[in-house]
Amino acid sequence: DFGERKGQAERMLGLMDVFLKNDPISLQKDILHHVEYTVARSRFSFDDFEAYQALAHSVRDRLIERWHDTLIHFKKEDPKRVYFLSLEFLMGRSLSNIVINLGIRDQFADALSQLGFDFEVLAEQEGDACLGNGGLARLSACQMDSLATLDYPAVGYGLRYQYGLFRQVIVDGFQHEQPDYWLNFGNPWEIERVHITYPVKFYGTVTDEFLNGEKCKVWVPGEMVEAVAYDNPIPGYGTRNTINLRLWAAKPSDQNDMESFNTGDYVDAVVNRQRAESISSILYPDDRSYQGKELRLKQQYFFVSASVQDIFRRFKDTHKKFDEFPEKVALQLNDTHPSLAIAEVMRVLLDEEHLSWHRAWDIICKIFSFTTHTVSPEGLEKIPVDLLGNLLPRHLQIIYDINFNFVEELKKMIGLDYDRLTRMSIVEEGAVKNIRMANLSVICSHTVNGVSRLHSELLRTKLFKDFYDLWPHKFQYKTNGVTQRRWIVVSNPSLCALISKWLGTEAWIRDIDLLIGLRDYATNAELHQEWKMVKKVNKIRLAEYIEAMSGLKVSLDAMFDVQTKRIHEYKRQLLNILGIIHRYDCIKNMDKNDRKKVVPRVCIIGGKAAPGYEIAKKIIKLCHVVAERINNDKDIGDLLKLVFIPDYNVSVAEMVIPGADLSQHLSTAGHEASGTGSMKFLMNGCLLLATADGSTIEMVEEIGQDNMFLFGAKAHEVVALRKKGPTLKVPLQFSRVVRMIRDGHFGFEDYFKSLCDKIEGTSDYFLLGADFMSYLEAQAAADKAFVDEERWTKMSILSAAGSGRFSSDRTIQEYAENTWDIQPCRCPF
Ligand code: CRA
Repeated sequence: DFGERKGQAERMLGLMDVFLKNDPISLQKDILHHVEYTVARSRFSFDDFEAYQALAHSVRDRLIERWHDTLIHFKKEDPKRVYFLSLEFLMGRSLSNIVINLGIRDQFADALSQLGFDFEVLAEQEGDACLGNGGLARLSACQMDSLATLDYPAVGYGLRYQYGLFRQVIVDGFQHEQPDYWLNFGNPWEIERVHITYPVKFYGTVTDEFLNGEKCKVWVPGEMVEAVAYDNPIPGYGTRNTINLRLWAAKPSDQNDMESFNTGDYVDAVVNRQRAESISSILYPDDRSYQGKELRLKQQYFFVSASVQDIFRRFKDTHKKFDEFPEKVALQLNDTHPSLAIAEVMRVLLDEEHLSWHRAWDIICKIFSFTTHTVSPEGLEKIPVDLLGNLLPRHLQIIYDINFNFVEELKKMIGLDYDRLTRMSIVEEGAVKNIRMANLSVICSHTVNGVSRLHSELLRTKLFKDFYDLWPHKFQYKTNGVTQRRWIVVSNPSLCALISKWLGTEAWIRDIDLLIGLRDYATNAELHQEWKMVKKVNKIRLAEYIEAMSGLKVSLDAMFDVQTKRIHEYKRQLLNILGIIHRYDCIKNMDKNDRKKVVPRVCIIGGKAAPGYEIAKKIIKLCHVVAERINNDKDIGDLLKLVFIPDYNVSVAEMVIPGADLSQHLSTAGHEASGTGSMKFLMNGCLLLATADGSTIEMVEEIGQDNMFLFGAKAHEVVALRKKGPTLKVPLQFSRVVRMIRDGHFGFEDYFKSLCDKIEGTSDYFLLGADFMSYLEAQAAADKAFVDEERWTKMSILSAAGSGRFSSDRTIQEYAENTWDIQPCRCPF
């Protein structure tokens, strides 16, 4: 009886505060309440971690209010939603980000100080949520922040891994991996939804059956697990909108246990069913290759199947006709990892909703969009047909049918060009038959996005040329971006205050284009003073961290020169190290007078190597032995220091980036699809030393060539340089530093032999030798600029001022308008 329920609802409302209050006394009461009743400690005795927990729960309460309002508002308005499917989200810490977006940071800081606690100290108690590898995963996190801030009706879907990305520990200069069992200390930011669960099926067989006189396929699965939803509210900034990131965890299913439990093997049966949890237990630690692994495929399907069921449930709550589906649903594939969603939606429409192939296919073609993040053909995912057919027999059939129809159509369009047909087919023939997930994604999506202009160009002319020739209209690009909320407001509060002061407004936090206003003051002496002060504060913070971590004292007058990112041959950390050895060698051979002219440097390198990536691990070891030599050389002193920062992750980045004077982005041109670290450095007024690759090309356009140190071969020159092979001349300086490693100048010469072999002669695939001279010149130019303080500061201001284009707000707006066709849906305050 609605009348009765309405009466009750009203009574309940009267019992609750409609909105929690944010005055200092209410906040203190709330925190203490959570100390006593949530954390279950006495309010007379609790430590920093317990205070953090209580604080987090008080923040969470306020977050949930807005999240509920937003969900109700979306339900009422029923707008077209975008569903962002990604196997990785690298959220890092949440507390500071959330209170800043909710606009209640200062109130909480005040309340805490009255309780005798420091907000910053408590914020450091939080561990990082590392549910991703690198760029792609942090990009997803930044994009969620922008989706919420710009009021878009979006839902993120992913996996709730129990083990995040491994922790990197360094033992004797070698990388060791330790498991990151991150949920050990609880996670206040998630809401477990015990009633939002879906069965996910695997294995089994497909049979033909008749339903109402029509032949249809019935999949009889062999295994079933349960997907449980964990919701992570993501608040926007300057809006009430708070969207949902729904992560799935695998649990044993209750549905098919009856039989095994009757056999009498009770304990074995329980242990066996518990194995279901392993599906969501671990994040694969390689950002490129996990091909042919059944568990990985299970993860992909598990999260896709649960998400698709959730999306259908939501749609069917308010709609009857599937023809309306494309008006309400946009599905975004973050790389090919979730591309099984295509076959899954097709399967549901055909086998469960009983639509005709024609109608189902029509829907598919209108709802999917695909973004690829790779440049190399080897980076494209393939799934062995045997593996897929065994795990998901019905999906394999559907993919075959999609491919059959596609190839038939293709023949009509291009004739019997067998080479081209073979290249474009979803099925790769060969010793091992594979499904090409990228081809599936391109064929079934209405839009294919690259992540920078150069990347898109490479997609159109190389990777997906055949498809581009066929469907040029499908190909777009959205240059990546990062959120200024996390990468300036949270991580660099002094710079944030300075920018707001000079622009006379905080509006740039939502409207990044305003940053350009800083250009007007690029030569203002007063701003220069304040700008340098901010950099100094951040350098002190970083120097203290370095000392605490390694015992090394570094000079604040030195240039802090940083390269932090995953370790990869193409990212050329090795080029950086060779440059450092060269610098060391030069200083050693200088007389006293020349030494006075040397610009002191603190070189900082950080990043994880995939556990199975031998060469990358050798690069880490090389960095350590070189550091050992240089840092202990009394003759060198403060002129040069080299530091490896272990376990680089989001919260370490938040501290390192603001403290950098110079940052290096050295990928061989044509290999970095976009790069997003560079954007964070740029926003923080850090100068870039970079190749013309990925998004740096667009940065040059924004801030001008004079404000950056560019070097190296351009993407179009790389192929020709490689062809030169043995005739390619490398500078003497290059051969000399490689020889120093080979001759055991830093020890471990046998261990480093294979590393040296990889960069000399014809095997120098990433062109370290070819780019070396140009690299040294760019480094010299950076030194020269650094001693001219006024020039350097101006360049730094112009870098930040010109970084607006690289906000994820711009990226998301472009996606919304040109790819997803969705409108903002703003929750009233
Ligand atoms: N490793 C690219 O290599 C790009 C990010 C985000 C990457 C980067 O150049 O900035 O994606 N690719 O678009 C990737 O993960 C699976 O491919 C990356 O992070």
